[in-house]
Amino acid sequence: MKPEIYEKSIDLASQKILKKAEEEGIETVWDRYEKQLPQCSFGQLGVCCRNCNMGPCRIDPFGEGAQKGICGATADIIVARNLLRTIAAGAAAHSDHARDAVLTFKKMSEGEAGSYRIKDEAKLLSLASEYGIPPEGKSPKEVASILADTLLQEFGKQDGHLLCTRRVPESRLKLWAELGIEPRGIDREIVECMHRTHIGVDNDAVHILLQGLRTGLSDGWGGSMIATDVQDILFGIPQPRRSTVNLGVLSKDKVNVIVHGHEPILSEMIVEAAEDPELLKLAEEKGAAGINVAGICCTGNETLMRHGTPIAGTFLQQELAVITGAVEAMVVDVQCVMPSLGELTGCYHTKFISTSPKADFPNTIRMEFHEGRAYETAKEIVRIAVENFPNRVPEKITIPEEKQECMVGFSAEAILSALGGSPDPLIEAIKGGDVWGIGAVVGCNNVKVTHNYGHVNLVKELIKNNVLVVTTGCNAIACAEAGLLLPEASELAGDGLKAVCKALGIPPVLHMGSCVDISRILVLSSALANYLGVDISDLPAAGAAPEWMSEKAVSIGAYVVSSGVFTVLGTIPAILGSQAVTSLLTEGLNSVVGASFAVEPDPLKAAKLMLEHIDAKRKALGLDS
Ligand code: XCC
Repeated sequence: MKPEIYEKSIDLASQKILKKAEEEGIETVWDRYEKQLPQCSFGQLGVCCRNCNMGPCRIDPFGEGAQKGICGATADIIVARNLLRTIAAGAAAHSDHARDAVLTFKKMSEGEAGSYRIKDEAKLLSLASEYGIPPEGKSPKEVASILADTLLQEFGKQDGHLLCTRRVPESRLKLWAELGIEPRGIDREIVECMHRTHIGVDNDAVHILLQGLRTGLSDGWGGSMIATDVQDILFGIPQPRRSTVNLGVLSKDKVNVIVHGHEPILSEMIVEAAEDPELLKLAEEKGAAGINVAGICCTGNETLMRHGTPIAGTFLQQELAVITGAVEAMVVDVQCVMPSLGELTGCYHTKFISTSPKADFPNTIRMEFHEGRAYETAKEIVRIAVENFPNRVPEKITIPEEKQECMVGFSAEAILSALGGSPDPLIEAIKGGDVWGIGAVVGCNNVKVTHNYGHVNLVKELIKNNVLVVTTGCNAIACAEAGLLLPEASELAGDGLKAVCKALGIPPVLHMGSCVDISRILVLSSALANYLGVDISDLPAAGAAPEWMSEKAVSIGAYVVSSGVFTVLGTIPAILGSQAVTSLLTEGLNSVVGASFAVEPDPLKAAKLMLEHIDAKRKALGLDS
């Protein structure tokens, strides 16, 4: 039976546009999902192997048919290998994003990327000192150049370990070393995953999964962390600011330009170009009241955090934004961009512009973005959008009125400064029980579950129980849409958390950025653990990804758990075909890295698991009041 619209999304704006799509006969991700049903159960269980051309092979989960692939691989081996390849893909996506950020940084330092500059010199110098680069006698650009070279070496490093891992508490670093999972070169870990999963290489599930943890760590404490750091130097450390979210941020009378994907390298320039007097004049000539840039997914989170640029929606709202009929240009870079946008934009006046040399899509205008002429390209893109404004078809436009205010920009540095410069007030609030614990809730939307239902209900339940929530990615956008990123949302929190939020003037849910910015959560956790003189796994903290879907989320899960944080997944990973892999990830890892995964689709039950975990950690720390 066809699901009702309210079963597709809890968000009113999305429901309105889904109705419009139905009326106009427009296909969305929800329709394509239905056409896939029932989904292949071998795939769902992770027991299908296509790693060589003797296959594909599949294992009969009922034990009646084949129990081994042609080469002899069992379900345990196949599931573990598939999971390792998923982690490798996720780590590659985050880390290749980081590489591009560092290459831009390097070009900037050599004067070959004129549109970029050092926005945060203090962060440059502090990173330089962390990497052992003395700044004396050097200009900021010279320091930047040496730092860029040092960071680039982290990708191809053949000896030693990743330098960012030195931020982790010593006990954790020691544990990683003992387990042999201290990450080495970022690219090396990813390549090794591909090697190990080639036919006839690594065929022990535990051995394969340990490489998965190491690769995840090379993302969290490598690629993602480098991306965050370099982007902060180039574009500034996010600071608290207000903005608005949801489809209602699209403007009735301004040119709407959507920036979608993950890399701020492009969107920073688009935001700037949208304020260019020449383009504003052109917009006026075309009958528009201005130029409105709005984000989707993590490109949106990056510009939101640094400029307060509004966000039009989460991953599952990218098509809905186009269906409003009010988007002049959908400008995309990499990751989480649906190829369906090509056909969809053809049904409206929207120009679909792809900008990354790595990512092409059907029916796009290709406008490759290169640092040497970044601002010029951004201007050309915005010009195309402005010139498209008169092509709007008024009867096809529906902009929902739903738009929600939010407070964002809580980098680790901003949180520290909100606390008055020291983690002390937060630690005291945790010790005293006003803040019962910390919940890190992140990750995507997934069409298999009702849009935003898991995100919003899990987070509400946590804050009700005095758990301070830190968030990134699409969870952050979902929370913003539900009004949870406002200081006023502390009314929904338990009395202790409410009092803390009121005293500090902060929301009970702190937006820490894009998905690569989960590295900020790692840094914050390390700082709190170091301050308390414990390991991260001892903290009264837990993580969750209620609606995850991307391979990046699997890599994130691997590094978060390896860092010592118990994590609840809301959608089921493709591992259930192997009892060995499932029990290792959900139980066995506890005795290895002091944390494990749980799978719980019901957000209230997921919150309960997190709360029980936090209770146990408080008790172990002697904080049982
Ligand atoms: Fe997932 Fe990372 Fe993509 Fe949103 S944007 S769908 S990866 S939460 Ni980062």
